[in-house]
Amino acid sequence: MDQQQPPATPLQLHVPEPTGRPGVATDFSFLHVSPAGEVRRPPVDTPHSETQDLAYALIRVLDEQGRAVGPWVPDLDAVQLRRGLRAMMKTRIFDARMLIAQRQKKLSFYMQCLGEEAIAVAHSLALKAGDMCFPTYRQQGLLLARDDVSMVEMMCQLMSNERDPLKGRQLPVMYSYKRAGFFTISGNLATQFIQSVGWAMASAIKGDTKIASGWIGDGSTAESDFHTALTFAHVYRAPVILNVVNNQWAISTFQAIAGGESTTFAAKGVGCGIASLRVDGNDFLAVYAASVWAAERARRNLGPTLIEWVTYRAGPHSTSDDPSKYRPADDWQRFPLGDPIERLKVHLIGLGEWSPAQHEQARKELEAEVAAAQKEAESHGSLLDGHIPSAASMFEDVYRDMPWHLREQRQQLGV
Ligand SMILES: Cc1ncc(C[n+]2csc(CCOP(=O)(O)OP(=O)(O)O)c2C)c(N)n1
Repeated sequence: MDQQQPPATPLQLHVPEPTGRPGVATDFSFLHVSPAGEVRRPPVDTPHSETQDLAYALIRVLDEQGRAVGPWVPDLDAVQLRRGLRAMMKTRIFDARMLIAQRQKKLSFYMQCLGEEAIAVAHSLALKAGDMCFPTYRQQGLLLARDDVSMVEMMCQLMSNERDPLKGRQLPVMYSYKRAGFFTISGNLATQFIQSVGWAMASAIKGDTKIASGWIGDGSTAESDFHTALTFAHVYRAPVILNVVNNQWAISTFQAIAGGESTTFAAKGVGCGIASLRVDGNDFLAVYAASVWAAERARRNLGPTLIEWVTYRAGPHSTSDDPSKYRPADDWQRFPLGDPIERLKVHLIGLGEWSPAQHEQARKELEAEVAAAQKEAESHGSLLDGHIPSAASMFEDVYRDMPWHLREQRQQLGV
């Protein structure tokens, strides 16, 4: 040892902390919000290495006045925009009612997507029949934006009743709609992300034209499956859109502790050789435009795209969570990207294609539609009245054919 060396500085472990806590306002300057219209839109065949700046910027279309500006303004007419607004409103109303139903013990558990409605709803418009989404539990908007998935059936799943298409085997919100391109949700975080890449690879192997869309939350990007998915997507140039929904929180942990401090989740895509965008997830127009860009890349065999959707989890993580214990109560009101429904509403009103009265009318209609669906779903039973799928069906579908030992167990149960 060199006696002349100064004494070593004690090392310090860095543990990221959110700036805001209950009673202390969040400093949102870490978000680096680009002004609307400022970020360039490269051609879809741009090499992944040339998307580096887009992984650190924030693609936005709607400005503070609700006007659509810049190179990412998408080709959407007023009819499509109104349909999108309605689908977002429907999703929010559905969530609000199911939250109450959970409090009334009609269902055991629920997860809202409050504040994140634009992402799933606008993204779904960029997909085609036959494409397959691999969602998390917070993309109910993908289903509620469609006309061909019955709200009643979704509610029956939530209530685990006699009409539950999953026969009471799954926790509420873990929907499965193969025919609607909505892959069976699993409780194990991040597993669907690699599965989406594998599905996309299969589509390419078969010479098909369908693409996959994989979903993950900011917290779950810390799972190894996230990194495996990126490697496989890059290596095999899989036709997949890799969606990272950065809603700032993973239950009570802030996105910085999942690896978002001083960098972005989009930047992780660039590092893996994947074209990457960071997008305002509360801007319906930006979500649609970026989704179309990524979908076209995938369809033209130009490879995967990673999109980080910057948003805010406005509600509790689930009905089992109380966010007032770990974050400021007014955080969503102060979040710089606002409320996606309000922003699209202001845009449509600015175009002369919507009005506060029409908005109120639509809200009333949707409230009635959701309430009627709930009434019908409850007619097939809820957790309160014991109208649940038969215990015998518990042994089915474990394997394609029921093996002897399951048959024996079923007989032991006397069903
Ligand atoms: C493998 C695994 N680990 C932990 C959990 C428990 N868990 C459920 S949701 C969640 C937080 C996920 O946060 P994020 O990925 O940011 O998604 P968000 O809930 O914010 O939409 C955790 C830790 C789990 N379901 N699976």
